[in-house]
Amino acid sequence: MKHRVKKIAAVHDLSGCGRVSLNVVIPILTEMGLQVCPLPTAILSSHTQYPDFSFLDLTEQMSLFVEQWRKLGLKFDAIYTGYLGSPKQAEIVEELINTFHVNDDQITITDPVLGDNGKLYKALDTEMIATMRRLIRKANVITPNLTELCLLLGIPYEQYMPIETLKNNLKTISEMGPDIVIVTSIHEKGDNKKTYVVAYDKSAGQFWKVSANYLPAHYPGTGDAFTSVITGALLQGDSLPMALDRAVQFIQMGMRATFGYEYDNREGILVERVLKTLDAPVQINSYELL
Ligand code: PXL
Repeated sequence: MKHRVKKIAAVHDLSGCGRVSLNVVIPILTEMGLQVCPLPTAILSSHTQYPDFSFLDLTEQMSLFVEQWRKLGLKFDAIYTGYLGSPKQAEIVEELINTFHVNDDQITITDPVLGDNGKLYKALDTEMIATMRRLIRKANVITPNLTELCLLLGIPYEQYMPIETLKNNLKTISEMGPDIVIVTSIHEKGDNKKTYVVAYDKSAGQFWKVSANYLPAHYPGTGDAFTSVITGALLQGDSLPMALDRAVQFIQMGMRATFGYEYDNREGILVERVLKTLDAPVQINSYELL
């Protein structure tokens, strides 16, 4: 049997300051024993939650990457997409998927990065919502946070979405294409000590829920770190609930490693302090069927 290293095409921006996008995607997937081939969407001086930043749009370069990769005959085990700098980039990503996602052993993971805490990110507009809506049709796995779920479905943001409503919304969005929908940043009314991730596996007809202790702090890039661990875990052969548990534990650990510092939260969680925990034997402790 031929042994080979699994390869991931990672379509994300590179932000010079703040642990978001490629700054967390590359170290996490590398630590998990996977090869990352970055397809940068934009280069920013920092992520967009800083008041001001430079922004180099790489839309034209992206098409050239796809063409050169095709000529090289590259084969990817996964295509993993995150922050896109312009709607045109989604078309190029579709081209990438059409060219390289050619069999059922491969997976496409789309993190529809659009916003957080009920708001659209500053550099994005409503055209981007429509773009992401189209892109998720091509994905096997999507990982919106609750804000992004509402934006994609075109429904008002509800901070405390009743569980039955949430389950219906997950089903509705899975009918648009993806086999697995994972929604992060869920809170239950009257319980400010916990935060949840809820996932729907369409073919199994199962809902999974994983809880974590809530810390009252916002760190940009946790969604990128979360989806990177999910991607790595699925490629390592973990079941969906195992992957969810690992990703939740990683973020929880990263936030706890950061929380005690006097620190500018905009720089994100101290990924470098907790990266090695990804090598440890998997400890499954909190997933449940809903
Ligand atoms: O983590 C999401 C993200 C990724 N990339 C850029 C961002 C953000 C969130 O603010 O601004 C450029």
